[in-house]
Amino acid sequence: MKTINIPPTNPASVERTRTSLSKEGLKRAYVDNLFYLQGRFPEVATPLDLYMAAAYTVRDRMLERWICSASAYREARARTVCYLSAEYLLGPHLANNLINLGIMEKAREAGDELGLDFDEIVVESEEEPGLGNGGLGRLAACYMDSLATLQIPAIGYGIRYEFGIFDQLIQDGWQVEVSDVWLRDGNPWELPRPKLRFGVCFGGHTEQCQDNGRMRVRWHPDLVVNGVAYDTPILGYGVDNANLLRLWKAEAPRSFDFQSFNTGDYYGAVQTKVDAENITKVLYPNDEPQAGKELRLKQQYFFVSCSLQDMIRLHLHSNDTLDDFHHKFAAQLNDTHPAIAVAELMRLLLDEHGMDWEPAWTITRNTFAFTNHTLLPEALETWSVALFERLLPRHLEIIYEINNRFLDEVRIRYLGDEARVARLSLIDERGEKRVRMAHLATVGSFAVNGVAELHTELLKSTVMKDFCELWPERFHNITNGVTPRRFIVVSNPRLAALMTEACGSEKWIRNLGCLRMLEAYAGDENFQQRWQAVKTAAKRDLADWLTRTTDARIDPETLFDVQAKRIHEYKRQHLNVLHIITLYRRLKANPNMDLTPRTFIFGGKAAPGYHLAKLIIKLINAVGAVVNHDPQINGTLRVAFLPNFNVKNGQRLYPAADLSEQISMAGKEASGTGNMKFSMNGALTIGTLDGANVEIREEVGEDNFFLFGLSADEVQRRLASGYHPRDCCDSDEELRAILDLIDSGLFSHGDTRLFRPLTENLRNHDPFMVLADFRSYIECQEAVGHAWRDRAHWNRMSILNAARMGKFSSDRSVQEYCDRIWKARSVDVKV
Ligand code: F58
Repeated sequence: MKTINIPPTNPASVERTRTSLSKEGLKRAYVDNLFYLQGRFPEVATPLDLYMAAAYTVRDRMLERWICSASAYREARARTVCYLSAEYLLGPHLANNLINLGIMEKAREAGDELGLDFDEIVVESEEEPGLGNGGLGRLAACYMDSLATLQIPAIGYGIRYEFGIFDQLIQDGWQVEVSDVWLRDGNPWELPRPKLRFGVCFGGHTEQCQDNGRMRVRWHPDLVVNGVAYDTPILGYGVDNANLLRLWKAEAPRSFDFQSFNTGDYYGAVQTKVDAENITKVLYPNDEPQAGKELRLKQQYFFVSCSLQDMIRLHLHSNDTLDDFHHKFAAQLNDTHPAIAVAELMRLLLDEHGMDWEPAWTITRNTFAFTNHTLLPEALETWSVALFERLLPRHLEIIYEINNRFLDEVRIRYLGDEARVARLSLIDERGEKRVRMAHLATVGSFAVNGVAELHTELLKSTVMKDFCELWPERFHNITNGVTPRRFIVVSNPRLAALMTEACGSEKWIRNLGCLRMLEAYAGDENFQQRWQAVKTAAKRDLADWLTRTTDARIDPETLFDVQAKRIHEYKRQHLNVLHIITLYRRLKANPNMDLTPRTFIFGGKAAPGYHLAKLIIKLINAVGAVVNHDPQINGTLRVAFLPNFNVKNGQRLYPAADLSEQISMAGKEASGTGNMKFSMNGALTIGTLDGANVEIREEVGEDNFFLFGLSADEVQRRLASGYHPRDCCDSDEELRAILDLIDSGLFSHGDTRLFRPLTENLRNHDPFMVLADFRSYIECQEAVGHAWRDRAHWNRMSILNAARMGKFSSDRSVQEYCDRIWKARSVDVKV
C-alpha cells in the first residue's frame, strides 16, 4: 500500500484554515472557499455562492473527522452495521452539521462579522435531498444520526435518485406535482467515487457447468449496469465519529452496446445507455408498493447488489476468506425493499466466491435482520414469479432452493399440515405465482422486528403468525425514535436554550431522559410563562413565514391544531375536516357561542395516483376557502394547508404546534414518528390507541393525552360483527348534516358531485371507520378546547409532554438494535 509523508504542521506558524474551529479560522476558510471553490468575490456572489462557501467550510471539518473515523474503525476491527434502505429523507445538512460539530454559535458570530445574513444562508438557501416518501425514509436518516452519535461503525447504503420526492404546489386547492431537481445547483455534501463501481446484471439465462468436479451455475445476463458510489459523511453529535452514507447511481458501462454501434444502430446504442441510467432516475412517490413495476424491482436489486459487493470488497481488504463475514457485518433490511439481498448474498457466495450451499446459508442467515413497517395487506410486497424469471433468473432459482429446504423443515415440524406449508411458502401459489418478499426477508434473517409495541404484537398475531409460531425467538419489538438534534436543537433553538437552562447542562441532547428534570418546573408559574413565550414565538415565526410564502394569514394567539403527514385514508385527515365543519356549523347556528379560537394547519403529500387522497386535499382547501372568508366566523376558525410538507417545512411546523393530530384508525399506523416530534416540542396529542401513540400516552400519563376512538381490538370486533357506516349517520343527526352539507355544494361553488366519491365512500364503505369514531373525536376535541382555556394547566401538560419523551429518542432505539440485534459496540474516534 502506498503511504504519503504528511508534512508536520507547525500550529504556531501555519493556521489550519481547512480544519480550525476558531471563529477567525472559520472566517478565513469561508472567504477562501468563496474565492477558490466558487470563484466569486463578495460583491457579485449569489445566495447560492454564499451557501456553497459555507457548506464547503463545514464539509472540510467533517472530512477530517471522517478520515479519522475510517482509520479508527479499521484498526478496531469492530462489527460494522450496514443499514440497507431504498430511502433516506435527510433534510437540510448545513444547520444540522453545524450543531453536530458544536460550532453553531461561533459560525453565527463569524457570519455576522463577515456581514452575512446567517439565517438566510443556513436556513433558507439549502435545497433538501428528498430521497424518501415519509416516515420510513426519515427513520433511516434519524438512525444514521444516532449511529454516529453513539459511535457505532456504520454504513448507510441506498439509492442516489436524480429526482427525489416531487415538490407539491397547491393550485385552486388541488395538489400539483413538480419534479424535484435537487441536484441542479450541485451537491456540496457528497463525494463522487468514480473508481468505486460495481457491475450489476439483469436478464438473460443461467447454465449449469462443472468446475473442478463441482456443479456450478453461470449466469449469462443480457444487460450489465454499473453502480457508482457517492459518499456523504454523517457526523455524530458532540463526538468526532463520522459515518458513511453511500448512495449508488446507475451508469451504462463505458463500452455501452458496441454491437449496435458497429451495426450503425446509433439510437439503439444510446437507448441502452438511457435504460441503464433510468434505474436511479426517480424515486417512486407512492406510499404503497408499486405492483408489477419492473423498474422498481430493478432499483431494489441494483442498490442491494452494489452494497453487498462493496461489503465483500471491504471484508476481503482485511480477511482472506468470507467465512466470518457475518461476524464483521450486520445488515439491517429497512422493510422488504432490500429483501432481495438474501438471494443476492447467496448468489455472490455460491457463484462468485465458490462456496457451498450450507456455509453460504449460515453466513447469509446470520448477516441479515429485517424491520417490518406496515400491516396494511395491500402494502405487503410481492413480485410475480414471471417478472423475477425475466429480470433475475438466477435469483429465482436460489429462492426456489431456499424455499424447498425451508418447507422441508416445516413439513417435518408440522406433519401433514399442508395448509400451513402453503401459508409459509416464499411463493404465493394462489392465482398468478408471486414471490412474498416479507417471507424471503424473514427466512433469510436472524431477527425480525416491528416498530412499536402494538405493531409488533399485531405482526406476531396476524401477518407473521405462522412464522412467529415457528421461530418465536426471532421476533423483537424496537419502538421507533427520532433524533432530538434535528427535531429540537436545530428546529427549535429557543426551546433548546430553555431546556438547557432548566436542566443545568446540554446533557439532555445526548441523553433525552435528562429532560425529566423539567418536571420539577411544570407547575412553576414563571417557567410556564417562559415556556408559553417560546411556543408563541415559534407560532409567530410560522405565521410570518406563511405570510411571506403563501396567502394564508394566521393568528399566533389561537390554538394551532396541526396534522402533518402523508395524506392517506387510514390516517384520516378527513376526520379532522369533519370536525372543522362541525365547529363551522355550530358557530353559524349560534354566532355568540363561546368557541376556542383555532387554526387548523395541514401538511402532506398525496401519492400522485391516489385520487381519494388528492380529493381530501381539495376538500381541506375548499373548506378553508369558505371558513376563512366567512365574515360571521371572523377569524375564530382558520384553515391553512401548508404546501410541500418536507423535512425543512416540518422543522418550522413542529415547534409551532399546540395540538398534534394522531388520529389513524387503531391498528393501521405501525408507529408514527411525527407524533414524537410534536410531543418533544411541547404539543399535546389528540390520538387513538395506535402505533407509538400507545407508548407516548404511557410515558406522558393519561391525564396529559387526549384519547378517543375505538381500540385495535374494538375495531376488529366491530368489523367482525358487521360494520354499517350508514347506521352512524342514522343515529347522529349532526354527522348526517355535515356529510349532506359537503354534498350540497357549499364548499364546491354549487358542484354537488365533486366530493361525492368521498362522502359516498364514507356512507357505504368507510374502510377506516371515520364515522364510527366521529362522535368520540368530536367530544374529545371539546375537551381540548376546554383545556386550552386554562393556560396554566395547558402549559403544565405541555411541559410534562416534552419532559417525558426520553424514550422516543432514536439514540434509545439504535442502542436497542445494537444490544439486542446487531451486537455492535462503539469505537471512540479522536481527531
Ligand atoms: C412508515 N412507513 C409507517 N413507508 O407508516 C409509520 O407508521 C412508521 O412510523 C414509519 O414507517 C417508520 O417506521 C412508511 O413510511 C413508506 O414510505 C414506504 C415507501 C416505499 C413504498 C412503500 C411505503
